[in-house]
Amino acid sequence: MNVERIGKVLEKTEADALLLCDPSAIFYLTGRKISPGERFLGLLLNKEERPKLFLNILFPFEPCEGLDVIEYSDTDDYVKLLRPHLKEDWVLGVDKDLPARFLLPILKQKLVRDCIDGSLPVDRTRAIKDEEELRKMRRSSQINDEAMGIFKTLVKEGITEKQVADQIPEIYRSLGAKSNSFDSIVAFGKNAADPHHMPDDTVLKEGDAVLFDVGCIYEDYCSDMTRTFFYKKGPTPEQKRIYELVKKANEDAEAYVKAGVRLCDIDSVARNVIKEGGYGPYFTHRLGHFIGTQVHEYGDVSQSFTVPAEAGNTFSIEPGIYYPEILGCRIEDLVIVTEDGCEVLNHYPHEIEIIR
Ligand SMILES: [Mn+2]
Repeated sequence: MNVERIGKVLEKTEADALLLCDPSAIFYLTGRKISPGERFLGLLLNKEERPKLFLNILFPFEPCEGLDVIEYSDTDDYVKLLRPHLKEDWVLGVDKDLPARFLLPILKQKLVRDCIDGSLPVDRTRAIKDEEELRKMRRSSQINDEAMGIFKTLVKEGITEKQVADQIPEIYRSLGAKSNSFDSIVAFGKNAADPHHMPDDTVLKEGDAVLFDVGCIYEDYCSDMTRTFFYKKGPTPEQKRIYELVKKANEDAEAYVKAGVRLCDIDSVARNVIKEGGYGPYFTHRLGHFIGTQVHEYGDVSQSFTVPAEAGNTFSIEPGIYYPEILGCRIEDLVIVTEDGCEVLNHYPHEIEIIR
């Protein structure tokens, strides 16, 4: 149980109580990992009483000091169990991921007066990493840098994307990580122009771009990095222009990041570089996403997040240009926001690199 984190979360809410169910939020607050499948799982927090965890007896649970566990079985009614811990005139902060099948009976049986978003206070607390979390984030990205140096050596005449991608988890494990943080993207040639391409039987050929978007998990914390290489032949003049624009977009955005600047403005810095270079319509996604124990956590570096970056925020900076038939290119690093700038967690070079 992390009493300090729970305190910070409760400070941020106007609700009388919070009902959380996202296993990653529960892990963040209690240190316990539970995968409840389709069963109800709820962590009930309020300022007056001890935290309560509603847990199906199917799931083993190591006792946690300061946390009351309310066990139930498949034949119990969770609404009945919840009722004595809620009040009819309360506003309940509900997890954004609470399935509607669990929320609807709570509303129908009027357990509380109203429901609001209960995830936001947790998400906002999680978005600011503490020193211990930052240490793990750094190490996770260090392993990812090292791994990228190995991944590029897998790229050989006649190999397929899938054959390369299949070797990635084992390489992460050999470097001390716990496998991938998401399904690796390995894209050859024109497949690189599809931002979420999934490795298939495409065979590598001379002159192809080779895009790796990869990450691992180290002590529960995720890394995420993208590099785009060229195989055997250097880029054509147009490919070079595209690559250099993406590189500049990445580096200008990273140079702009510091506590107090708005997330949307960081996005604009990168987007303007690409727009002014003439490829605006081909940068089709947000500049970045927050990251931690999940690869995508609450918070985007995009036009829709107008809040300022705060010290301890960790997110990706990943501009890309996806210009069909010519080149798909993305350069992605993770950064930690500091008071006067940012710490870039990835050190694998940005320069054009030809794999021979
Ligand atoms: Mn990413």
